[in-house]
Amino acid sequence: MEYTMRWFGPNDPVPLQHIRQAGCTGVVTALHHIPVGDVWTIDEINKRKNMIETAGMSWTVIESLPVHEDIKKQTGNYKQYIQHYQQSLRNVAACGLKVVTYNFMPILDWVRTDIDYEMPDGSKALYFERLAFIAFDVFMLERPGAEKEYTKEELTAARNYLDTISPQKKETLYRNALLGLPGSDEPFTKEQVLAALKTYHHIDARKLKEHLFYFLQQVVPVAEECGLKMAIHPDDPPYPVLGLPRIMSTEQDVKDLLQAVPAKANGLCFCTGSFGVRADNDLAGMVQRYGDFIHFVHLRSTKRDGAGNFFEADHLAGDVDMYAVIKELVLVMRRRGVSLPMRPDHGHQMLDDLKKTTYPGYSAIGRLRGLAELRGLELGIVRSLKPEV
Ligand code: DNO
Repeated sequence: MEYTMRWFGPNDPVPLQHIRQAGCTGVVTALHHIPVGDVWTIDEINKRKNMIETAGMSWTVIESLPVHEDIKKQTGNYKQYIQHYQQSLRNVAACGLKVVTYNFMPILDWVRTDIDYEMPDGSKALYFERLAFIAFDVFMLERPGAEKEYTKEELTAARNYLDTISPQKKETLYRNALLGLPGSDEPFTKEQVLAALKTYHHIDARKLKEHLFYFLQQVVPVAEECGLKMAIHPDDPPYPVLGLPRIMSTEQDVKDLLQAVPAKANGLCFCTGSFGVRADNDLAGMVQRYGDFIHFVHLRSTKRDGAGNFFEADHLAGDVDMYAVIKELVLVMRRRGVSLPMRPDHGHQMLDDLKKTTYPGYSAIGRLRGLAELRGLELGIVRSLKPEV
């Protein structure tokens, strides 16, 4: 695989040189300073590309070219936003980029309740605690109708949970639960969040899928024309949250996506950390069945328990059978004659990074450790397989 790491741009506390020293030949990034919906200009793309190349690496994968909420809802100026997206695709292709990652999660991207979950060795991980999330949803956000989505026992337990934690912990929970909301360093007010959620009241999973497919019908031909691959990122976690539909959570969702717009350019960012939260997702099997449409790989493992909680485990531990996944990926790459870009997704905050402020999940050393382990595993698999005949 091509080894890459995510870089959040010039404001990222992790410098490009460290990414290179971690063993990466490529960087995955986005123009975060451009407002969602605006066109990425050739000038801005090239500026970023030059920074990466000057540091001795290449930029071929975008994560993400975000999709405007109007496109997801088919409201307002969505047709114009789709035209902007098409133009951005043409521009990034003109600059030599190859893969465009995006997601179609309404409002919120990833969701966790704790970003400093202490592991037995003192490093810190991201954690989703179901009870804490219910407490946030029902008693802090007071989302109308939320209580109907949980059992009586869960509601009582969530109430008790909230009564036992300190005001400071409550505030942290509120902040953490909304970290996936893009666009502000300040926490969003309850009113703002409820107002945003309300705009999705009339959109269920079926409708959201229709909107996704419509969007893809407009952009995939453009991607094909200019030699780009689109790679949808799965939902994280892979089920509805805060009453919002989620439509890229299961193998069936993948099937529907590929059937709706059949084209090589309509593919996946295969994120084992996101899909792997569901025990009913057979990750290695999915690679085997849909490997032709995987254009970018995120390798991460979560550990779930019976109560709906999960934490981000070491890359080679947790519930993901990383050996089986990488083995299938190696076979897919051989069959296709390609080397897929991969990044170690997230990593524990550890060693000197414990003293630093970094993007949750994106400290340097934990990812470096993940990458080193994953590379070693890949090499071992490649060497142990019979050479191609
Ligand atoms: C989280 C990431 C996601 C991902 C987007 C892609 O760490 O994997 O935020 O970048 O969903 O659009």
